[in-house]
Amino acid sequence: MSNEDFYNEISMAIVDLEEEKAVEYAKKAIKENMNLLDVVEKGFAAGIRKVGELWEEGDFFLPELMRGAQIMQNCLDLLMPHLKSESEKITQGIVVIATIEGDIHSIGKTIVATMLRAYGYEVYDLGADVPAEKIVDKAIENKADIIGVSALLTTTMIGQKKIINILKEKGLENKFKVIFGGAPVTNTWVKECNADGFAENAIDAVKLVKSFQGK
Ligand code: B12
Repeated sequence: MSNEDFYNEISMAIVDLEEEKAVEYAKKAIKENMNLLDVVEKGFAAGIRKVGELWEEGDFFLPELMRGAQIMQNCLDLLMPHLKSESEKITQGIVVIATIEGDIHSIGKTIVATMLRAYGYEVYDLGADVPAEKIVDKAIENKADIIGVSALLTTTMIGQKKIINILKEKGLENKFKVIFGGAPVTNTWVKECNADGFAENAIDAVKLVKSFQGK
């Protein structure tokens, strides 16, 4: 089976809500030393996004969306420690990351946090549904270089802007690089907020964070 076929099989297992199969594929990917980030992005993430589309089209109901997310999370729990073990030893920088208040979507943010760790960053993952004030406080407390904020709902994106506003109020706008992520985030939004960038996936998130080095 080609890698592409394997990613398709994974994606279908998520869409069909077949947990046993999905877990089996995750274990196979680990055992066969596959590129786990590709497995996550092209297999599991593709599957859960398809589940989201089916839900939006009315073919799936909320319990099915939640079941799909749960299966995805269980597989990520298996895969993530293996991504982490590839970590470089030297700290490249400090990142505080969270999903903004009112938003419980955590899967993408967790993948980004894990990838950054795998590339040698010290990452404080504050979880989901985190108030903007707390994110800023934790960034100050941990002497972060970068603040990463995820928002998956159009209604919670405004919380990303709040981070920038709080930093301005505190005179700290030049102290951190602030980056955004999440499906509804666009370049226009990043510019409007005066943030430092955004990334559409975990690989681009690492590239973006690396691009700040020495700046
Ligand atoms: C899984 C899921 C859920 C799960 C979340 C489980 C969890 N623990 O995360 C559950 C079932 C709980 C859920 C709930 C809801 N959901 Co939901 N959900 C999704 C779904 C299908 C997939 C999200 C996901 O995990 N994608 C896979 C990951 C890997 O991708 P990602 O999140 O985009 O992350 C990548 C990038 O965006 C980027 N990135 C992400 N964060 C960051 C951060 C930084 C700093 C950087 C640089 C990059 C970055 O890198 C990541 C890795 O590649 C999306 C559909 C979609 N297409 O996004 C809907 C979706 C986001 N949900 C939606 C909705 C409406 C809801 C609910 C309101 C439903 C309801 N009626 O209750 C609730 C929200 C409750 C709340 N207050 O938050 C809508 C949002 C619509 C909108 N425009 O606002 C969507 C778009 C579905 C749809 N098509 O309508 N959801």
